[in-house]
Amino acid sequence: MNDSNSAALDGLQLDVAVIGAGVGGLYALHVMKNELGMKAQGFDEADDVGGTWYWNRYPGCRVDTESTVYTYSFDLDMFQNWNWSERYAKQEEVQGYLSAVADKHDLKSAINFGTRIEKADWLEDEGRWLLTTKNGERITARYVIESVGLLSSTYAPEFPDQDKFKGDVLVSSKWPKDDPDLSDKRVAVIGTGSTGIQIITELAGKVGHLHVLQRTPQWVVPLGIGPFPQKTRERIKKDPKGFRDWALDTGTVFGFQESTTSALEVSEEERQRIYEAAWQKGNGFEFLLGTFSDLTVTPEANKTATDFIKSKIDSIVKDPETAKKLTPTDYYAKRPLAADNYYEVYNRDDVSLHDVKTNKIERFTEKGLIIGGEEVELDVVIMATGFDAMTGNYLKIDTTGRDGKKLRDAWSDGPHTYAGLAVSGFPNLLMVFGPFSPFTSQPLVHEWQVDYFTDLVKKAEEVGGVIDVDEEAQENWVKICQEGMAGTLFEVTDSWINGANIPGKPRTSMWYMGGMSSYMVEMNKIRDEDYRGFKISPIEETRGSKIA
Ligand code: N01
Repeated sequence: MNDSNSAALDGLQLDVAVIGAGVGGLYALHVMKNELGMKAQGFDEADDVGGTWYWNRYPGCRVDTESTVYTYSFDLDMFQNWNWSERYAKQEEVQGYLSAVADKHDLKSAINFGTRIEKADWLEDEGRWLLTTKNGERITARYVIESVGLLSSTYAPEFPDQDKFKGDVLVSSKWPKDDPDLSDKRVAVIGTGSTGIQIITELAGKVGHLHVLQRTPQWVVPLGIGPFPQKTRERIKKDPKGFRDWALDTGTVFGFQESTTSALEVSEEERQRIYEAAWQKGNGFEFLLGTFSDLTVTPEANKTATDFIKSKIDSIVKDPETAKKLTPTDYYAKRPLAADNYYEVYNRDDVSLHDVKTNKIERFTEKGLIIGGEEVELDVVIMATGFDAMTGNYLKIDTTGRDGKKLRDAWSDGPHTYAGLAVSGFPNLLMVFGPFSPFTSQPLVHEWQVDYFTDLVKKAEEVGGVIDVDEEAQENWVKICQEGMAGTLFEVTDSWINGANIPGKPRTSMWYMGGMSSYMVEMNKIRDEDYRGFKISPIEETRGSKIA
């Protein structure tokens, strides 16, 4: 179904509406439609499946965590036989994979593409949600599943006089489908996060001149791009469930086992050997979490890693002033970055590094940008400035729950959820990887969470009831998460992980930091205690409080 069916959309009555056709949304739709046999329909603003992989098609875009775990496991045949070509799949390969899954399980026919849900109102008397699209169509659904993306709400600040610029401003996460030809162009990239460094390493040497506009340098290690590892392929083929269960049982589900050794308990020689081996192998998460256990919690341990990376920067970057500009002064405790030959880029004559913290981006002109009082002439400016992570897309939907409670008010001091799955006062609204989910890789965890709340939905269906969350249980969960974050270096290092990247956003913990294995243990305990903290009550009992 697509937007041309919009007439049929108005007045549609569903069992389940799934918002978002990315990794989590597709799986949720599959389960609700194909396994539970419910009348389920997906909605996505894009005109195809993919979620973040639909929108992020910028040059160099690929997963920077292993393709081995960037996959579903529910379709064991596909899990065993999908031949990822590379260790880190490119955007088009991930998009192709998601499209193939959707085709095989007949999901596309049940998705309204080009359809943005703007409003969600809980109708207490009817025990269902009223959804309103951007075009004003009204749909009702007994359950709403939001799989709206952790990193999907684009943050692209406007600079003064941007409209005067005669060149093009391109936003990485809204990249044009007709990939623009940038060869011979003078290109500026604003932002040096995961996105920026992928664009920079891809474009260096392929454009006329590349200007990197760096506000805060970041610690970057090699990614280790290469073919999909044959050994892992064989392991998955032989025992797909065993591989999936092993991956889920690690702390962060990135396809490697986290280290349990402190960086401070080994000799200097051993430490250097471990760091060097990790550098040669590549992978940001593995460097941060697979080398030693305490880099993200102990400043002294963290310094051993940053000293190592600094020595690499100094040995790779020929100009000492440039090397200095590229060296961070904060902890190695953001979402770790990895790209091959990143620092090497700055030895090129056709790449210029601008420190825009010292020399600010002042404004656009017709011909380019004024940076630190000087005009830099440009044809294209690429904004790789990140996302309003975790909460951004949930809050874009004007959501009103019980007693007229708005989600944006309930989250005015930061998000509140129970286990990343549901919010007190917003019945039958289920989230895939909502705030306070475990700090992990996503696809396998999405599946796990969807399976978990599917059991809740089945239970609610049995009693003809609605699912809500006990507020005290929710606040306990939030407290556990806040305590887990406290004392980590993630908490004190500015990044999207704690909301610090968005001006005015409450800076707060938004993660369960105990790892996936503990999360599963805790969630299974909750289930075994009759879904402690979730409230499933028959609709008649819940009536009485109406929307104002
Ligand atoms: O965003 P970011 P991202 N003037 O927030 C700069 C996932 N991801 O899109 O550090 C100048 O990390 C900002 O500077 P500063 C992944 O989880 C995954 O790169 O705030 N600069 C920073 O350099 C990742 O962590 C993949 O000082 C400005 C950059 O923009 C997450 O998405 C690929 C600025 C933003 O970095 C986010 O990464 C890509 C301004 N006004 C992303 N405002 C894959 O797995 C912001 N910046 C493939």
